[in-house]
Amino acid sequence: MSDESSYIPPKVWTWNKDAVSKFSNINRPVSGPTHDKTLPVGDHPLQLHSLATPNGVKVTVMLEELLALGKTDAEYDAYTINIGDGSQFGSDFVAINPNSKIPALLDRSATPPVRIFESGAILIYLAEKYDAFYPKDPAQRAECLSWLMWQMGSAPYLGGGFGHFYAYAPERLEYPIDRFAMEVKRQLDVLDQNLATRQYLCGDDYTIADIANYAWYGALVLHNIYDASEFLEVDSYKNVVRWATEIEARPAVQRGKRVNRPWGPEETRVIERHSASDFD
Ligand SMILES: N[C@@H](CCC(=O)N[C@@H](CS)C(=O)NCC(=O)O)C(=O)O
Repeated sequence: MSDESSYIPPKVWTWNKDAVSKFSNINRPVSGPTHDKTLPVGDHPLQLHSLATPNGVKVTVMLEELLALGKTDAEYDAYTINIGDGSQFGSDFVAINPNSKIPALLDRSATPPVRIFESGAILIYLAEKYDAFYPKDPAQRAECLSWLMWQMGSAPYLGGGFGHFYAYAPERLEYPIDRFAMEVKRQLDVLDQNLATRQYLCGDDYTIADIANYAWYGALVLHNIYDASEFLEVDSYKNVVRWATEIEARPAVQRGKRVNRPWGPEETRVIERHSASDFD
């Protein structure tokens, strides 16, 4: 760090509004709304405002799984929030999620309506409300929550750490790429060792822990996110690949991945979802 060319932080950090990066137009050092924006409201009690990134996909997969299980009152309206144009800073959205990130859910079946933000909290809320994909036995539930929280704590190193410095930063720097590649490979090994003796993360049953982890680590091992499959040798995590492939084959997962996705082949996009017929 003594290299004279390296960055020397000033005494007090200041916001360089002209800094150019892939996300410079959406990042700010303050929170709160930037503009007034009324969100649309559909007919169903559950109103989801999201985007088909891994964090968003967790919730749409869960809702489609609940519907596939016959929980007809889990019908939902899903609206796309375009985080590239700053829609997460609209006033109505910020009222649901003060952290201005997708996914955000409003349950209007309660009075007053219940707002839920953070994808892990949304999964637990839905699992409890519909009594599904969540073990009843306390020891099994503890295992499920452990793997769910593991995902919530680990994926920022994958996305915000590795993905950012490998795929999005204006310059490829060895230090952060090396640090986060090591961490992501360690995480893949944690999953791989656990899945060596179990069909699903917590044992024999598919739970919200699988849904959450599949959205990130399934995408990493099956879909070459950040164009890093070869670099990270993802195929060597055989148990993770087996588990992710199995989950991905579920029809509800296939549907959930299409909701709020304004990219990919036109005929597969379901930018707004209001009923099962939107997938036709
Ligand atoms: N811990 C949050 C993370 C949510 C998150 O980072 N969402 C991203 C998209 S994957 C987002 O909305 N980014 C917009 C922004 O940072 O302004 C969760 O799991 O819900």
